[in-house]
Amino acid sequence: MTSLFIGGRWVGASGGELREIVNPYDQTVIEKVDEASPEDALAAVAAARRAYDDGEWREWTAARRGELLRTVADLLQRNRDEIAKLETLDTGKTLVESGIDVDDVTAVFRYYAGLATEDPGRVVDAGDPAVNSRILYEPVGVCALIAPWNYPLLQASWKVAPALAAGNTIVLKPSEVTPLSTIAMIRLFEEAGAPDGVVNLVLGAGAAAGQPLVESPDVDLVSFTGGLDTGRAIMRTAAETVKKVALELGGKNPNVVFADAPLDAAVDYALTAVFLHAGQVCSAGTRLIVEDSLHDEFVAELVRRTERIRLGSGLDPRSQSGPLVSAGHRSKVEAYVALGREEGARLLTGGARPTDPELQAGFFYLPTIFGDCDRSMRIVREETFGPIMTIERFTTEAEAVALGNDTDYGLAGAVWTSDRARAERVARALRHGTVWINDFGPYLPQAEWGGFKRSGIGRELGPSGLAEYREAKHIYENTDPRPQHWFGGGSAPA
Ligand code: TXE
Repeated sequence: MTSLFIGGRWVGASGGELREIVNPYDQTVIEKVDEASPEDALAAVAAARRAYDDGEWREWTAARRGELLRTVADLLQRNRDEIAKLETLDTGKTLVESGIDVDDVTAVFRYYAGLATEDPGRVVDAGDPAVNSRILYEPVGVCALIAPWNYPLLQASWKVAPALAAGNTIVLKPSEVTPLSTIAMIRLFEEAGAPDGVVNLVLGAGAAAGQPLVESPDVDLVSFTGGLDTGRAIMRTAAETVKKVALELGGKNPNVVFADAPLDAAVDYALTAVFLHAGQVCSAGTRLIVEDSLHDEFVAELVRRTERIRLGSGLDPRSQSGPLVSAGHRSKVEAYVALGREEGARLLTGGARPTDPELQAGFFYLPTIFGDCDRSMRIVREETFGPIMTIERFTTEAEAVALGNDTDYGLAGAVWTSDRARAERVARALRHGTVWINDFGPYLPQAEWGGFKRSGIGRELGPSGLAEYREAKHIYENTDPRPQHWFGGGSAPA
């Protein structure tokens, strides 16, 4: 099966290289896919450029682009079970989560299908009856969309849907670790009748398949979701050609619990906040910040419930959480746990691989909680991206806010309290792109998602998620041109 999609055709890698895609549950090889070279990546850019500059796509109305997205949404639902299974095999997450992901992706496509035709521009009053001034929204051009492995299809959809709704052409590069659901989605674009070259897919490592997209002068915009270091490198490279850059770079997200919080729900959500998908979530609530007077009771209950979390195959309906995505990523998580111990945090549970014989072939790691943490510790400051919760305490509201804001990141956070005025005060004071009150985790296609500070640049979802992919053009028409005589004086020669 050839797996690069360039200019409307499925092609193999020009160098003939293949990559094995491994199931993190048992290390079996699920599939071999083509590994693009820099030349393949540039061929995809050239196809996208041609389709943007000369193809029929430019003639498509916004309504027709919306129809394309709607058709893909319908096809995603038709293939829901198959795509969800691929996502589970590839990432290790449970089938229930993968199914929710496909539903969320569908909703994002439908949302941008609708938004495509809204807000077509505006008339500006220039204050001069001879002037027609108006703003048109045009596509940016060729967009490189680089996605991560934790939510492969979901993160891709947050880029693909608005980019196409706005009329761009795209080169999509999923993570080399988890390309399978993305390949399936691209097949649906083919089936739905996307014109050749509008949607292109390259697979492979960041350096060979991603970097050329960022360097190419033919790419107008890069949208990237991934790690902070890669994001920095992409921004630096993009500066050479002054591309537009949108970055989502993860977070270190505080979950602030006051003593008057609804206890049962707060404990429950604190667990899902950090242990869902083994903590491999950019908005994971890894920093529990709990009021001193509630601390002991809350933590005891957390530990009790954490020890009952059932790890297993994502395909087994009894499993509540799967493995980490790769051996390399588990090593990173293990290194953070070792660091936490060195830094003096108190290990309350976990801190090891599970001993269950059934789990030995997978990249499993026990849900882990560290108590007695403080913000000087690297496990409190850095994104561990694993099933690691750190616990800090506070006594005053001001202290809770200060702790919640004492991070280089600013993606998401939560406040738990039954005092609504306080909830509102704290939600406004937290410098994070999303703040949940008495909840943790939900997002809506209609609501902006993105980070303050080093969590990134720009917003996905909502109207701003579409605006990222549009240029505003001002057209100024003088309906009654007369000489200004600024230079030269006099009237034009007869
Ligand atoms: O991500 P990378 P990695 C965080 C998390 C994780 C860390 C590293 O903390 O432990 O990042 O993960 C492509 N030019 N997040 O190394 O490298 C790469 O091929 C162009 C947070 O797996 O950022 C992949 O498609 N592209 C996060 C994508 O970038 C390049 C989700 C992301 O990979 C490239 C994932 C280059 N030079 C990890 N180098 C979130 N924000 O949710 C790599 N890539």
